[in-house]
Amino acid sequence: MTGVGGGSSKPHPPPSPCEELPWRDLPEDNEDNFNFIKYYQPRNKDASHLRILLHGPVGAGKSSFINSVESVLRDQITNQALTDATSGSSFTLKYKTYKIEKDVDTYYPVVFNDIMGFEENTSTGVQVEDVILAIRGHVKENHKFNPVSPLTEEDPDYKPNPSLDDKVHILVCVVPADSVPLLNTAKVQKLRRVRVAASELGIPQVAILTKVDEACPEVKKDVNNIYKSKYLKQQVEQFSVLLGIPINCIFLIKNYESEINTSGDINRPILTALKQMVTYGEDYLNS
Ligand SMILES: Nc1nc2c(ncn2[C@@H]2O[C@H](COP(=O)(O)OP(=O)(O)O)[C@@H](O)[C@H]2O)c(=O)[nH]1
Ligand SMILES: [Mg+2]
Repeated sequence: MTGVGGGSSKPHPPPSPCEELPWRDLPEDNEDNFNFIKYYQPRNKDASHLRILLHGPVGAGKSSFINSVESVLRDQITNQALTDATSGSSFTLKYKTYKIEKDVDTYYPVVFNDIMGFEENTSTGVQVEDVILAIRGHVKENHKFNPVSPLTEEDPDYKPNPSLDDKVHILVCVVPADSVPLLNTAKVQKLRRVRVAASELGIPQVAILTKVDEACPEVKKDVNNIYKSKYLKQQVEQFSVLLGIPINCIFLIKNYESEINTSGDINRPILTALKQMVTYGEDYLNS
């Protein structure tokens, strides 16, 4: 029974793709998170830096994330880690450490590596064994991964006695938000193998879901909708179930890609994720 006026003929408004309130609060201003990174120093005296390893498929936005962090910290758009706009054709398989300049000749004590970790086709992706060797610090700088055969102890690029600095202190899985529904069993299994190996070594892990602007039109319009989007929240939940990564360790990211200036709105989710990576990595360094 409807009341007087018969509400049944009234058209329903289309469901909003966004919630009224965000499901995760980001800080109003970026200063605290920025200062956290600015003044961060590993407490463990055996470590001169904290090493973050990004792994994920080609084109996921790993290089873009490194560039985005550098852009945030230097307050100018930078492109140190070359991105690959024509993904799939000319990706790099070299193991390279990216440092971010703080002042002239001084660097942030947070460094990045990226590794293309789980292509379906083993002839293009780095093997799970290589990712694990990288995590354990056995891979020398500039080693070119061979997609068909992992690094062995006999190889000159194998570091037999890695230092704490060589090891990875936090592992970050990078996947485009709109590719979460497309992750097939083979890819999930590879990701899980890396995850289990890292867990066995006690390495903390987080995930970032990138390209949120491409995945959700409301976020493309306004990046402040990032944690209001229902679709993106679903992707986070689904990814959490697939990989077994808790929701509070999964972050949504819009990388700098076409912008020519930095903006506080784009910086906010990047700094929030970065702070968490450093916090977890620092815990590991002190464990
Ligand atoms: N729209 C959008 N494009 C992105 C984002 N992150 C990366 N890209 C683009 O995706 C492409 C592949 O990114 P890249 O960082 O090279 O991926 P990688 O292979 O994981 O290092 C590049 O053209 C980037 O500009 C994002 O958050 N939003
Ligand atoms: Mg790259």
